[in-house]
Amino acid sequence: MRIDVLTILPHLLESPFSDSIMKRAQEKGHLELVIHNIRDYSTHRQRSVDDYQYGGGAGMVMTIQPIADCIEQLQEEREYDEIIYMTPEGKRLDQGTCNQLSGSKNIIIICGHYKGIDQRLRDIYVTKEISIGDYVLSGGELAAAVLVDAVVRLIPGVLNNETSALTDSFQDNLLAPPVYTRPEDYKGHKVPEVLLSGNEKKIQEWRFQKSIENTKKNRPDLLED
Ligand code: 6GU
Repeated sequence: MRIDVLTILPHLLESPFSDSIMKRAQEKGHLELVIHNIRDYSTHRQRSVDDYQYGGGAGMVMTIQPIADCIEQLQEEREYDEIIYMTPEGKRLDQGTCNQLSGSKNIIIICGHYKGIDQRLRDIYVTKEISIGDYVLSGGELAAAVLVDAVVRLIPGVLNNETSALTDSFQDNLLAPPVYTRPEDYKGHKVPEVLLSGNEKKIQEWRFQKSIENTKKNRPDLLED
């Protein structure tokens, strides 16, 4: 998969993708990630990327020209499945959307700042608007990093058996069960007996029960449908 991210703060996106699974996904050729500095595309004499909003009001708006030129340049080279705009006004990200996006070939992600991008960019280019939750971040970069991480780990071949996505929380609309490792007894806090029993069927049943309990306690909304 190729992901092009458009941002005015490219360095904010460097470290989340230079370690661990995201790094390996790129080394193994599952992910080609290209970060574009929107400012580099500005034809303005001071390379500006924002302007005052029509109608008045506090806060700047990101202008059409640099973002549109960047998108059009990319579209000349390949076809994009989705052009995503990261915004708190978007549809809340969930595992289903991540699964769907993980099947894409090429996507563009636009990170907003200030009051956001000119509405006409949304009307003309954007195919999906995504939020990562009901709170406001200073910019779309951290949200884009969350989206890319959640999507890329689902690309077949990115995870190995040890990091398998199949037993993740949400993959079956349930939260994951608790996990334990050595020691068996930590200052009197013991690992549940069943996990030491070697009885695969009992262990599966226990894990399922714990998943339901965790979900009931923390996310009852997931059990509603
Ligand atoms: Cl995608 N952007 C910003 N700025 N804030 C957010 C968000 C996105 N998702 C939740 N809060």
